[in-house]
Amino acid sequence: MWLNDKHVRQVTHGMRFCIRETSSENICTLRLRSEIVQWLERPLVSDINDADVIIDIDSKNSGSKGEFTIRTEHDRIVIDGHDAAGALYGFYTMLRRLSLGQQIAQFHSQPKQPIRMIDHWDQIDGSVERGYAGESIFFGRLGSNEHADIGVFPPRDTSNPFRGDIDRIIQYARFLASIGINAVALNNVNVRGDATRLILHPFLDRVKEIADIFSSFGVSTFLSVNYAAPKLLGGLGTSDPLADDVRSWWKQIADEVYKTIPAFGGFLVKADSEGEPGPMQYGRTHADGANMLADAVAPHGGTVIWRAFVYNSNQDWRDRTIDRAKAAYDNFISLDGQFDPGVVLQVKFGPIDFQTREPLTPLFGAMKHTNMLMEFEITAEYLGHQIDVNYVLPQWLEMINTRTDLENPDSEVKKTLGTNAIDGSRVGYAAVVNVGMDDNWTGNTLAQANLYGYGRMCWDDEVGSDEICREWIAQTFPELGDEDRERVFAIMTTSNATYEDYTAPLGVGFMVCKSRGHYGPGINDYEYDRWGTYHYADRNGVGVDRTMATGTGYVAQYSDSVAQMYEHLESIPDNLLLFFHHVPYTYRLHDGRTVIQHIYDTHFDGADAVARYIQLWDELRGKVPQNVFENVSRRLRLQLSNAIEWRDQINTYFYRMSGIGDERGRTIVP
Ligand code: GCV
Repeated sequence: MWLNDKHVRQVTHGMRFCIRETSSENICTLRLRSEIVQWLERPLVSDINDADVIIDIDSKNSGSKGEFTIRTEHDRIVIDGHDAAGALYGFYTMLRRLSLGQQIAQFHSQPKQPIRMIDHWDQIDGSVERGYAGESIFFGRLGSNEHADIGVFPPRDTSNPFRGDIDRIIQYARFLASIGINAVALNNVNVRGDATRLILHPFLDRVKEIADIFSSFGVSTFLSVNYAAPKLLGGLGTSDPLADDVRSWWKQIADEVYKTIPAFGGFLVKADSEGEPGPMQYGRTHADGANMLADAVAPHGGTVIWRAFVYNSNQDWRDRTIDRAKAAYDNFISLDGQFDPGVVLQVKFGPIDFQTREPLTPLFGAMKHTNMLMEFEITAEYLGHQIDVNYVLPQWLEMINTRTDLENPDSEVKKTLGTNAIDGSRVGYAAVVNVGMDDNWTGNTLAQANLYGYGRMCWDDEVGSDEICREWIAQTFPELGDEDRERVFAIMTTSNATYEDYTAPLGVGFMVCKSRGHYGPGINDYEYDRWGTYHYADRNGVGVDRTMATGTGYVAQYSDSVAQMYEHLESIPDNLLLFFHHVPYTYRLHDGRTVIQHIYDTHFDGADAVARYIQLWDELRGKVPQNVFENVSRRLRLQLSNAIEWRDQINTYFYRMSGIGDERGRTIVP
């Protein structure tokens, strides 16, 4: 990925390092030493006068965890870490700057968010829910990916589901630390079968091996747990969070987990969601459920991350007042102020489910006394399965920079996470990751940039998506000249808008193919079904009326200024029009085009853009490694057929519905 071994060794060639510690050695400083000696293959010297790079590790009381300063002093680089993790971050930042040819003058850096988390949806049979890059890096048998392409796997050993590929985990932890990630959840939030046993020995001992590696890179490990574990594992008759035996069962579990892994982060929970068990089955609230677990981990300083992805997945579509978008707010707003300081509510950025275009979930800004994490999906479930190029940073940055009150510049989510928390050290971002056992980690090489960018955004929310993209390209393709880097840049920085163009028009969303796991068009696959995600297209118009005046009333969940903007056709941004309003096909957007013409134009434009990407990438033949060239080239060709399929299906569907032809006379029905 971006830490190209050969390149980082080249840029540090001839350098000697010296580590000065004022506090006692810990697992991170040991790691730093081995990173220098074993990974970079550079010597460590004891006399600072012999060193080109001096790393000071000085545990300070003031300042934030992980912060560091880099400066030059008499031709030497000095990295001053606030703590051992800060020294590590400073070290990787120095490598980045050297790789990018950037100057190392005086440079101070501190993370913008305290929790910068990665969630894995890895399952202990080695599969990854919504994974598009091969099997899990944690679970499954070592070497079992060898024949994955032809679907042949050796039999699994269910008594030991761990892959045990320690080298790969070390490499992965290095990637995470290099972008400032400090927390990781190892297993899927849908915790089923043997996965429920990860909190028990002997699986826990193997979790410890992984957690120790992550700890040495400054990353704490979390496990997803099944809320019904007291019944499933403990033989209790209930999992009611207020029952004494349930409470003491979880306490014992937490004690043993922390005895085994003292640096353990805590538990991640999906409860009462999409069929998973939870406290509501016992007539208890989410706060009752989360606080009980927080109580269990509190003596150890642990954290409980509780997901807000709770909605009725058995909706009666005939009832037009039910609106899935309203669910998170409806389920959680009354619990504001009731969660313990050790609980963090993890809320998806949009109210539906990681769609190409969604507004911000209204809980952000509305919860005033709750620790929150904003959740993203790096894995491209709805965004092209890492076949289609989709550099998604523009969307994420837009989300964290969204004002929850238009009149208040301090109401951007990246700020309100901290100001609305009851424990400011327990807020930040979490994202479902896109890696697997594929040689290039992410299926499509270009999809690596989303993991890289996510970490960069967590650390520094002032860096723009273009700058992040340039950084990633320069580190990943050091062999390319400026003109060729611009070609990659041109593809990537337009790819998110291109994907939106040929898929979801004007915020409508979810017209995805159910049988292909949300890849490709399925215009009516979720229409009038139990999942509650509709576009309501008919011969007169399209879109979901979520207004207060005539619709589901979802708009009322926002602050007044935002609600007014979304309520009225004059002020609604075009790209969210159909998320909030049902309009005729002849309705004119702010740019003067009709809705139907916008649909035709963007779908032709989107497919044309992908055809241009192929030409741009073809220019790189022989300039990037052959396997990388082939990897992207093959996927771009698949993307083109996908884009054409989307274009033709969407255009045909809306042509038939509306009966209105394309002003420009292009062929709609192929
Ligand atoms: C892990 C969506 C995905 C599911 C996922 C769920 C969630 O519904 O399709 O795969 O389950 O979100 O976030 O819990």
